Parts: sequence; C-alpha cells; structure tokens
Amino acid sequence: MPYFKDIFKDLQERSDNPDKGINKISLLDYAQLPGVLGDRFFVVLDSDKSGYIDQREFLTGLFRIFCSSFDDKADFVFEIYDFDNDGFITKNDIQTILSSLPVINFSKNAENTEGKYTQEGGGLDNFEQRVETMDEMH
Ligand SMILES: [Ca+2]
Repeated sequence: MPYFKDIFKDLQERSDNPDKGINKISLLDYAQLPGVLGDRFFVVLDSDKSGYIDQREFLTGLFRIFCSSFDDKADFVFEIYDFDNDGFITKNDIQTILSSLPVINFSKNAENTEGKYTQEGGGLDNFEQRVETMDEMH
C-alpha cells in the first residue's frame, strides 16, 4: 500500500513527535470529520493508546476503511460509535455524536435541484417523497 504510506509520512512530518507517529491535530486535519467523530476516529486508530498513530496503526485503520469486507467496515464504524467501549451502542452514544454534528443547512441543497428529474429515482430526495409519489399513483 504505497499510497497509504505516503499519506502516513506526510502526516508524520507534521506531528510534534514524528518518532512516535501522527499526533491528533494532524489526523483531525486530514480526516476532516465533524464534531466528536474526529476524536473517535483517532481513539479507534490508536489501538495501543499511546496518543500517537504509528505506521502500523495507520495502515491497519485505512485498510479497514478502504480495503476490507463490509463486516470489517461495520466493525470499524461500530467502534467509532461505541463511546464507552462496552460492546454496545447506547442511546447516549448516538446522542453524543449527533449533538456534536453541525446543523445541516437544507435550504442550501434546495438551490441545487436543477436537472434533478433526470437523476436516479426521478430526483426524489428522500423516502417520504417517494412514499407520497407512490400514494398518488394508486
Ligand atoms: Ca498508538
């Protein structure tokens, strides 16, 4: 995986302690995940809890995201959401994540509807709209 190694080297150079690996700020800057998801991403990657992501941890993490089976990917996402690491995702875990996410600006998307009827699904954006259309057909 030469490409992943290049990314690692690049981030490692920005770390305050390159010998130990990538520090948190550099990883957050790279991952660009909203809210606490970035923090969780770091925690899950840092499997030996050293506070730095070494090359093995980084490659293992990226491999799990980009090159793994669906089950492995699901495991990874599960670990991200499982805040207290007890093997269960609780309502609190979900609330913590959701409350940290930026509010999505729906009106901004509305400006971008030109040509939507040529898209897959007739341009209907969500499930409710599709259900309404189904009702109209009967
Ligand atoms: Ca580590």
